[in-house]
Amino acid sequence: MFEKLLVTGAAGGVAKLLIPNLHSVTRAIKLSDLAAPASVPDGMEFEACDLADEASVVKLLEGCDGVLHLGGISTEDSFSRILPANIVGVYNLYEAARQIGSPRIVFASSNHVVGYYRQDERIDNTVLPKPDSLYGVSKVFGESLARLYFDKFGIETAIIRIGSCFEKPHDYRMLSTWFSSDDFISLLARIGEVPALGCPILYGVSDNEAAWWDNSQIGFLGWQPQDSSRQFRDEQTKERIDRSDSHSLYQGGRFTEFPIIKDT
Ligand code: NAI
Ligand code: 15L
Repeated sequence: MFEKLLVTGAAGGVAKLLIPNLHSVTRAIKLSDLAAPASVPDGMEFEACDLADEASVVKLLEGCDGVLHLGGISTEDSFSRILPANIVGVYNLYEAARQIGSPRIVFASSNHVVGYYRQDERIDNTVLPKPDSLYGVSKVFGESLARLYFDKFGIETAIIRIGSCFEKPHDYRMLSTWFSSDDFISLLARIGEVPALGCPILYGVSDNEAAWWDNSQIGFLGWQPQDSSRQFRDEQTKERIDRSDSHSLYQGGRFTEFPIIKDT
């Protein structure tokens, strides 16, 4: 169990799903985002912070032995918006971690790191990245930085390539990529408990029938997802579209179709 877990991106969608159950993985919780979420639960503290501001990030991490790093741009965007949040922000996080004494980090990476693998391929955590967007490239940067700070300074990170963490799958593709919040919580519990974490890459996905991702390399964590998208299959099957559509061809789905977005 963590003693004090910092949650960045605490006003976002994933945090909203996880926060109500975080007490099962940590004794104390500090939430952070650019601005406070609609409500801060009793017993939790909130500290506003822009991840692009290095001094503020150092202050933010003080006293925390774990960081659930959800903050940043969470979809395709212009490079000028991705840069401060996902590149500078992750650098600031790891520099702060080095300075304050090596908290254990959970890095919210994304399936869009490997979005150009086809849906008929089954991949594990040893494949080369094939990002499908500038957003995916920024997550490749975060994964590499996590590895650097582990090899150089021993800072441990669980790199989770999250599939689709929502209350339920929104479309047919998400029957393969859905990651329930309960499975996310049980994974966080194992990450907090395991004596030696290292810096593993794993796929954040529930026990879905049509799975593309092989987590067999992280058996040492002793984590088994319990949920499955099976219960939502009928709801989404009617929305299935032709397999030649990128949505059904590549693991990253429609992210492969995004143009390079320019600031206007
Ligand atoms: P979200 O967009 O709802 O929340 C992200 C939060 O980060 C926002 O509240 C935003 O204000 C904050 N943020 C943005 N720039 C910031 C900055 N410079 N400083 C501080 N905070 C900043 O995203 P969501 O869906 O909650 O995702 C959380 C994390 O998980 C993201 O890093 C995303 O890339 C990753 N992820 C999410 C997936 C999902 O299925 N929701 C799938 C794969 C990865
Ligand atoms: C992501 O990385 C995004 O943050 C999220 O909004 C979803 O689009 C998800 O991937 C997905 O691939 O479904």
